[in-house]
Amino acid sequence: MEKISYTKSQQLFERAQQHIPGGVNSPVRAFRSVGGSPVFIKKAKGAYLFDEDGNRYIDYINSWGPMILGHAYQPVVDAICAKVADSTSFGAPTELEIQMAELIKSMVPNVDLIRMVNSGTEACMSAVRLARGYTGRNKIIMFEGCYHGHADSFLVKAGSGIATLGIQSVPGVSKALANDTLTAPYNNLNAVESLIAQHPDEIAAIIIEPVAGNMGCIIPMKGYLDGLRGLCDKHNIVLIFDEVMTGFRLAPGGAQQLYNIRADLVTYGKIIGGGLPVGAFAGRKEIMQHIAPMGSVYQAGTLSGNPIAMIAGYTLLNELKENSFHYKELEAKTKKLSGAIRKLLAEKGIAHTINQLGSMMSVHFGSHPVTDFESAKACNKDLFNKFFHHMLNHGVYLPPSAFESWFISSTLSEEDIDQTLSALENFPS
Ligand code: HOZ
Repeated sequence: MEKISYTKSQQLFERAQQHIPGGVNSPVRAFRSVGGSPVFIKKAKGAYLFDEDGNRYIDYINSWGPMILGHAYQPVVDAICAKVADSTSFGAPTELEIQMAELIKSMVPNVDLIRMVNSGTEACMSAVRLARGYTGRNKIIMFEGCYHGHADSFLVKAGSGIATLGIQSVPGVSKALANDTLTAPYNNLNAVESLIAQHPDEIAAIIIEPVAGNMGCIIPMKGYLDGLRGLCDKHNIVLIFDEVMTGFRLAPGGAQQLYNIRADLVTYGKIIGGGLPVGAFAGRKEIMQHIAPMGSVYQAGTLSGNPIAMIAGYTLLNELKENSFHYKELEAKTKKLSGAIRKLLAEKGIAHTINQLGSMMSVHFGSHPVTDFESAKACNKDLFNKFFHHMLNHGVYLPPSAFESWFISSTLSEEDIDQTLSALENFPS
């Protein structure tokens, strides 16, 4: 196949680098680890991205999760257009915010109160502050390779862009704050137990992606999340599920519903905004009532509960709530795709491990099980980079990093899956 042309994208990248750090507004987009220059997107519809050179790609990122029903999902587009004429922000309460809270509470277990924010980062940062304020303790435990946004407390052994760029420690994060973040390997309960034993009555919260999506897709082992719940109960630690990726994606009630485990606090982002910048944190009243103005743990935002973001998220969540068949279909498609890729790579004799749960999956080039950050890092990155560019050049847009999950949308068709597989057939063994 002829190499497709990226001329316009390359020109735009040159221009972008003169004005924007690294030419991008979020590091993973820069293609630094896979090499080459990023594709500039002009528009998207359904399962497809269209770049500035007129190339079409089957999209396996879907804006890193929000586009679960595909790009430019018509009911969301219509709802935004209808709402926008009434102004884009008030900085004052609206009925729509109540409707949004009511809808989320009807979908998600164990939530009495919910506060809307503007991103997943804000949600996780605020949840940790709340846990600290509620318990009067400072330390938190997070897991190597997880990513909870770019707030200072979370940039210790984190996944996503930190892992992609191989950043060991982040300048600008004070030692004092970094010392309050303890890390344990994912899927290792003993490591968490020993951290708790080393820091008795010091740990405010354990924050975890219940299914990790920032070191590829990593699935919790049987009993692991239950074990964390038990430890938190025993030691009065606030258990925070970061469901920015998994919320409304793995089930209407997210991983809490899927694994039947109740976290004390839960954070959301991505799907909750239908593609607009939204996040949220939520939990039982006993804890949430400490947030201002009910309590004195301060948190605020001029654009929080923004009407355009609310109507986009409300419309998407409502569809997911009313039509739970979406989840079955998404899972079936993702299983089919991952199973077929597994078969093809095996036929080619390429060592690989594919993790898949619901509509999240990732391809790792290594024959060992990928269950944590170490095993994810031990995979063949050079081969992933070749795979990424091969697929891109055949019209398939994958995450430009081995440390990210794929997100499947309901608009992905059988033909799209077939096209993806034929692209892979040409991948040299
Ligand atoms: N860190 C995001 C994925 N885990 C990437 C966000 C972006 O670059 O848009």
